[in-house]
This record gives sequence, structure tokens and C-alpha cells, in this order.
Amino acid sequence: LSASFRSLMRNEMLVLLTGVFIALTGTGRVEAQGFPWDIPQTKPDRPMSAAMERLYSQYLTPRPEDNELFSSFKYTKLEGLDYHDGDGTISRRDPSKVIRENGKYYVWYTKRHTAVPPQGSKSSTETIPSTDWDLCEIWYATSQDGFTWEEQGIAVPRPPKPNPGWRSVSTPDILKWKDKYYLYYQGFLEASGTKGDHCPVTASYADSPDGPWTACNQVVVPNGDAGEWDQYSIHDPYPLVYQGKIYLYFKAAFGDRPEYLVAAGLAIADNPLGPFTKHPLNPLFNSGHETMLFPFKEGIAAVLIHNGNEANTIQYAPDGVNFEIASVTTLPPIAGGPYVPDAFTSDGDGRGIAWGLSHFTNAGTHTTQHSTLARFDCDLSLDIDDPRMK
Ligand code: AAL
Repeated sequence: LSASFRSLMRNEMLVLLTGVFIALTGTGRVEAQGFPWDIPQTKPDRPMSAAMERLYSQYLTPRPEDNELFSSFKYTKLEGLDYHDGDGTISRRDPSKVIRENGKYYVWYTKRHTAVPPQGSKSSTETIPSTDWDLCEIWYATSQDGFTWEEQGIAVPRPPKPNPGWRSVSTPDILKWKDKYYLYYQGFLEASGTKGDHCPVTASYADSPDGPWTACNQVVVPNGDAGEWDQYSIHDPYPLVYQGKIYLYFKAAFGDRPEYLVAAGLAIADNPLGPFTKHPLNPLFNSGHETMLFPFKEGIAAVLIHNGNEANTIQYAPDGVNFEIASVTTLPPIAGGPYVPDAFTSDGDGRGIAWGLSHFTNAGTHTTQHSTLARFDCDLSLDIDDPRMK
């Protein structure tokens, strides 16, 4: 069924393209039944072009409908969250992974509720935000069905100065480890944009996903030394449990132009509050932004969005470290936080993902700038009908 879902998506795309072709040419003489020839499963024994060679060497399977790491993405507006009619004073963005506890889904996210929308770093004050993720707190919401969400309140406030995050706490992700919960997030010590988007990662912990949360008030994943690729920022912390250890993937930006030169790496720990050891092969990704990752079979899969030569690709590493491109996609979720049923329990048998939350930003203006959370659906699972995926 999983393969037929992909096949359906492919056929829908073909029908769409056919429609566009008919509209453009006006002939209507186009075969709509599918490809005139099918892609052989095994590599044909004949000289092939570079593109056809690559089809058999680079991707998991030559036919996208057989490739479990090939998917399109569908988006649905959420019910239940208020945005002050989009005036830019309320923003919700950068959702964590979704987890299921106590019979419901939980998500944590960056929330900004300021008197005015972001004004840029030069105009920022103690109450005027520089960026959409400045002067923020970490809030959480729960849901029975993944479409209607009820905001439960604040999980992590900004701590008093000079603790990491006194200026803003943002971009959380969740870990469950030995029946305790850990939120990792960016802890800003200056308004974002002052020098760049510079910050370290800090954490809070709780006995229940409903809190109360205790801030550790220390840097948990430290920035690299001067001259290293991750010296300025550790962004988008993304913990999974893999091979019995905490695998925390993160993004950093080379230099001070985070939008252009982005890479991501890995820090590994035996204890949630560290010490975290950076992987010697870092960075592990040369592209992407808020990369979403999940256990898949014996390895880890990753969806890379904008930035870099390998933007809009889905990648796979059988060892969680050496990623190769498994497929190329379009419109992947921005800052995706998937529902990963086995994020902390995969045990070498990762099942994949079928839905999650992501965000949309009305960027480009300071007059109403804010972000909204949305739901995405996809098929990056071994079996889309597996009840654990729902
Ligand atoms: C997002 C994330 C991080 C950045 C900012 C808020 O795209 O990569 O969280 O710091 O933007």
C-alpha cells in the first residue's frame, strides 16, 4: 500500500503535468496512462548516460514508488491556536518533534508574544524584538488527533540574566530518557542579529511532559573553539536515542552569514546534560537548515530543506553518520517536527514518519512578521498503515 500511495502521488503529478502540457500546446494529444516505458529495477546491461548511471548508483531504488525515502508533502492548517489575526505580535515556530504520552500528542515550540512585530537588531530594545525568535519563550500544546491543538501554557521562560537564554529561548526539541523528559533549546545571550544569529544550546528537565521544568542554567552543547565550523552558533538541537546513546544533531553556520553557509553535525552523550562529544567527522551535512531526522531501519534518515547544494533532498546513513542522498523532493516541511514513534526506542528497527508539524513565515516585512504552525503529512515510513505511524 505504501508503494501504491507513492505511485498515486506520481500519477497525480503526471496528470497535473499532462494538464499543463495540454494547456500550453493546445493539442491534447498526450498519453495520460503513465510512462511509455518503465524503469527497470536492475541496471540495464548497456551504455547509459550519467543521469541513468546515477539512478542506479545514488538512490535507494531506481523507481521512486519503491523508494521508501521518497515522498511529497501535504500541508493542513491547524485548528485551535490564536494569532491575533496575523498582526505580527504573536508567533509560533520551530516545533519540536511530536511525542505521544498520556494518550495524547505533545509539541513544544518557540512562542513570541510582543507588543510589536520584529524590528531588526538596531531597533531592538528590552521589549522590542529584533527577529521573529527574539524575546521568546518555549510553550507547549497537546492534541488528540494532530489537527486541533490546545495550547497548555509556558514550559520554559527566559531565565534571569546572565544565564544562557536570558534574552530569548527558542527552537526546542524533546528527549525522553529513563522516564525523564529533557528539552534542549537555543539560549540567546544577545538579541539575535547583533553580530549574527549566535547562541549556544541549553536544556531543562522534568518528570512529566506537563512539567514543571527545571532549567540547568548552563551551556549543554558548547560552541566550537575559534576558527571551528561551529564556533558562532549551535542551532536546532535534535536529540534521538541511537545505539543506546543520545545522538544530538545540530546546525551551525560558517562565518556570520547563516542563511548562506549552513552545515549540520552531531554531538553524542551518555547523559542528557552531557558531556556531549562532537563527532570527529563533523560536519555530517553540507546543506539543509532545520533538518528533521528519524530512525530508519538500522540507520538514521534526514530531510534537508533550503540552503546548500543538497537542499530538498532526503538522505540516509546506515550508521547515523555518513549520509547519502536517497531521494530529491519538493516543498519539504520548514523546521519540521515529525511524529517519531520510535525516536527514543528504535533499537535498530526504525519505522519512519508519516506526519508532523512545521512552520510558515510571512517573511520580508517588519510590519506583520510572524510564523504559524501547520501540519504536514508524508510517507517516509516502512508501512503507512502501521498503527504506530498515526
Ligand atoms: C530557524 C532555526 C533557528 C535559528 C532561527 C530560530 O530557522 O534555524 O531557530 O536561530 O531560525
